[in-house]
Amino acid sequence: MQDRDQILSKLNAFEVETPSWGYADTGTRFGKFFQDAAAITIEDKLQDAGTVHRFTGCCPSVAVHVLWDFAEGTDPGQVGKLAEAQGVRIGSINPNLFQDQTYKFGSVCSPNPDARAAADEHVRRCIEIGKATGSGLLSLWFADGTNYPGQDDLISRKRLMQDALRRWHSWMPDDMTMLVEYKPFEPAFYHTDIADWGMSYAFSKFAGPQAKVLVDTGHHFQGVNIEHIVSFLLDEGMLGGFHFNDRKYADDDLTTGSIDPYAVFRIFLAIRLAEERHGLDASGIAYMVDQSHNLKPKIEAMIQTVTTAQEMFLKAQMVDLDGLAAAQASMNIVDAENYLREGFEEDVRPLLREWRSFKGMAAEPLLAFRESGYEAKVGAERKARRGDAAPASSYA
Ligand code: PSV
Ligand code: MN
Repeated sequence: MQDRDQILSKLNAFEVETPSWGYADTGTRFGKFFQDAAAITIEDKLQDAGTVHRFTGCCPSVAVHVLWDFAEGTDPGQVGKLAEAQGVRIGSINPNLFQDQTYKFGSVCSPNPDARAAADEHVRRCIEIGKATGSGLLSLWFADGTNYPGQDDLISRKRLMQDALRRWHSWMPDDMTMLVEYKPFEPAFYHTDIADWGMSYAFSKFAGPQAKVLVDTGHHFQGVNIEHIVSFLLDEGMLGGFHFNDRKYADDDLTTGSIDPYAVFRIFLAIRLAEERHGLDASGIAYMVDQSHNLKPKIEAMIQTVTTAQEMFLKAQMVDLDGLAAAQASMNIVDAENYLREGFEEDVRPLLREWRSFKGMAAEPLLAFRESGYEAKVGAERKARRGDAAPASSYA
């Protein structure tokens, strides 16, 4: 068993990146319900992300979506400084290769050369933003796909994708990692050009050594064993990071662990087993949140998410790996499973509270955030700033 100090030092190193888009007004295609305190500008988003970090102590970086956060003419170095002033830094750079009209039939896989050229230009800019802000991550997700059988040629599209990723990889500085995300459907409903982890893996291998797979937990069909994918990718040295969220049906972007916390625990256990039992390197995994809180207050939802991630991470540390190995070796399935259950059922909240107090933070971040009055304060200020203007939204 690990001792307390070992566990606490792991907790010290456990960091979760929050997304700028999680602080802005979002909704579904049926409508949006606006919140006074929703962030309007990149400054607001960084301020909110800094607030989450201040109350949780484990969110020092912010993912940015270039189209939504870096209006043409924005000085990225300046944005980096704004982040710093809020006690955070710019994390993954997310190009937007799906919203512009030119991407109607896809971006890099589009039969339209103008769309492919636009994607190239945008990604070039994203890499420059990454360099200027000191971000080491270029995080790629494509809406590319088709809606009907016969709409386009699948092999031609595959080749366009692999060539683009290799080309972009060659533009990156040596200390930048390319994360390649997959998703089985939506917005494309017949085929998606990077539909699953196997395709992400093959494309990443082809692109170059700095490309790795990004696992968004909501991007799987029901029943897919995510911890198996995680274990497989770790053993291949190809797991780049996570987009955490939860779902009941599809890519619902619900709060991590709200539907199935045991699944989150199993992912963290898979990572621990890879490291401790197999000596694999998991130190470079980027833990990121990718959620849109349409109904919950955004900062509260983010604090809840991060706290849950920490709890599941700690529960995974509570599993007796020696006992588990012995049960597995003797093919005692009942005991083996119970080792997992015991870890999961351990109440890790007292340890987490202690860690927070030791770090000079309030023991209960959600409570402390509520008591701070932050939401009412920024809500009033942002409401006044908005005036009669339509609320800003990431998803236009
Ligand atoms: C797509 O569903 C996705 O998961 C990608 O990561 C995007 O960058 C993010 O959501 C925001 O649209
Ligand atoms: Mn995602």
